[in-house]
Amino acid sequence: MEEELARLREAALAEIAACGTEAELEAVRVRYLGRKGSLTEAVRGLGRVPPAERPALGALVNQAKEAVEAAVAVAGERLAAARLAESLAHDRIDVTLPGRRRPRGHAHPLRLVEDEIVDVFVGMGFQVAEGPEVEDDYHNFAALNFGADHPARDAQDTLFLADGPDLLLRTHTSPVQIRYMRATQPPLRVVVPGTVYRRDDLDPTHSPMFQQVEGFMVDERVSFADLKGVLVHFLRRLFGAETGVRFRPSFFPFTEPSAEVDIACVRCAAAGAADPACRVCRGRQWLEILGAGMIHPNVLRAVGYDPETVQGFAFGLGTDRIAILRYGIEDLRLFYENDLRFLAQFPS
Ligand code: 2NM
Repeated sequence: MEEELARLREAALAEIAACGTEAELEAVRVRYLGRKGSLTEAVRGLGRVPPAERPALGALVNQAKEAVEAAVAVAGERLAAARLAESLAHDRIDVTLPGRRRPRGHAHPLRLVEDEIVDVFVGMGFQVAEGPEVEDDYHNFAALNFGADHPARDAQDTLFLADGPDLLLRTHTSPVQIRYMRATQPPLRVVVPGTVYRRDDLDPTHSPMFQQVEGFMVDERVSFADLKGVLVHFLRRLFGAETGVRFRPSFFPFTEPSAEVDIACVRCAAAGAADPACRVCRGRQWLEILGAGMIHPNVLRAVGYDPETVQGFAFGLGTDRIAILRYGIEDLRLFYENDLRFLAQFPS
């Protein structure tokens, strides 16, 4: 029995020393010290030993068990340390390396200018509304007092869709205002930014798709003085408090009276004199910026309002044109080509 114990002990220590992984070590431990392990069986075997020999033999069995347990503990620490060293060597990350830069998007310059315009009107209490780009004749023309033979209704000027007999791409954002007025009672102050379409060839100053901001106000006792006050304030917020503003009589089907509104050429005003070669106004001193007028009684009636009780003014401007002035761009097509080298130059 003593010899057998000594043999077991030496075998266990040798196997433990040979273990290369914690899993192997665990298997050895179970083989010797588990519930059916060889040393555990030896403890049980003490019951068959004559009582006189038990104390001495029991002490030997316990010594063997303790020696193997201690060896397992030491080997466990050695293998865990080795596993840690291995993982540190292989999974090492260099926290001083620079991170990967992700490309950052930009707001489109037309959106930046549209936001600037809309923000000034929001500051005066206007709501913002949007609507469909595919429209019908009623909302785009008829309700806006366009006569049956008005040239804008011609396929020369308007893009009609082949999908239906009465479908077109809106030529201005005014149809949104018709929808808004039909659904809501005055008092109303609303701006409508959006994309509009006209049958034009693309060149540096024309595009079949462009951007507009239109707006209107309807209430009791709204007059042309309200129109002037709102628009002069708007233009001076956008172009500077000293900006010269000029109203000229004009004509639109949906407003009466109507006006075109100019601002003094930013460059010539700064120079103090008209420059016939001015890049911005070409010596004309004034830049046409928007159209406006008192909403035609026929338009008010079309949306169910009584022109004897409420009046309104409306205005419209081209966002692209303002962006061209703002950023000194000479070709409108740059806004629609989506060349990131161009677009990335406009800080948000
Ligand atoms: C312009 C010029 C003048 C206008 C009119 C309306 C409506 F729907 F209220 F009648 N919306 N926009 C308007 C008036 C637009 O753009 C140059």
